[in-house]
Amino acid sequence: MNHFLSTDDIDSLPEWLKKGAALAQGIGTPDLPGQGKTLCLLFFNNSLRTRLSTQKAARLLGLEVLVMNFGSEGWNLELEDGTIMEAGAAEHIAEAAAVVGQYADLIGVRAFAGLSDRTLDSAEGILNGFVRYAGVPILNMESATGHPLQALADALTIAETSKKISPKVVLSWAPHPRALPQAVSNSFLRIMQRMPVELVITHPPGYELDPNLVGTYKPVYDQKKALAGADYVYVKNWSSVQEYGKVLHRDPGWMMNAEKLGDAGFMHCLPVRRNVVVEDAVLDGPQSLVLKQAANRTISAQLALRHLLNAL
Ligand code: SN0
Repeated sequence: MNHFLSTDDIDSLPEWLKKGAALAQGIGTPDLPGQGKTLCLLFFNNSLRTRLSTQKAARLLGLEVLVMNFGSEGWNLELEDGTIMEAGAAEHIAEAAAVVGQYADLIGVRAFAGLSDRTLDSAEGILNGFVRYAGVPILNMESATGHPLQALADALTIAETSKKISPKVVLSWAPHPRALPQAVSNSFLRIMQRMPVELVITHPPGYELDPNLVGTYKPVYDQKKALAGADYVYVKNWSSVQEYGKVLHRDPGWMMNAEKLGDAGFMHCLPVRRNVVVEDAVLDGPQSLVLKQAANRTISAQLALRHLLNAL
């Protein structure tokens, strides 16, 4: 059974990018591999792009879509085996996932990191619970550790716009008033390591990402140095991994602005805090790629759903 849990479920990235470009241009015979099938999208957290682009993609493939805000409208789920369920949770994920699997042929799950317990987040209890108990293919719509649909849209955006064979891509940390997950940055790093790009990571000390995902890349702590000659600058806040989930500081000097961006394309997954993460002039300027990234979410969702339907 095919799942789409991380970018590792993309067997050949060049192939997927080629198919994505064809989908974006409307090339190929339209088919409806989802006809007669149902996709159920379960949101344990807020969403705009993921929710709408995945529904749009599903409909383009002929799927029926059910959507539920599980986080606010579902029962609290127990994730541990063997618990005496006398406390908060009304339902075990074993039943919940198996039940949804009766109603849907495919299930999408969004369940962010709680950011208080690293081991718990790494275990991906909700996403893996659905994989274990639902009995149908599962689509990761941002989990505790990854956001592969976003990363695939980001890769599509770079492949579509790059004038160079090997562009320089910089992942640059930005300040933020809240503690945010590392999921987007994790998946971006993971997929960029499979692209023909020169990848540079810059953040203040203390914001080192998971070494298993960073690989051999050494962070450049001097943001200006890291940005020199960049073709793409991907700006994102994440909370500390070492001091798990903590905001260590919010130095406004790390905000992206037009001067630092130079001639590079500006990328961000959205939603973005204006004039905290990036100044207005960049978002409103011609170098911003954020809308193209968002448009490519419909393409990445179609690719992932086709993969689940064995129709890629
Ligand atoms: C999420 C994140 O993982 O960073 C979703 C990104 C696609 N972002 C937020 O939760 C932003 C919330 C805020 O208050 O700005």
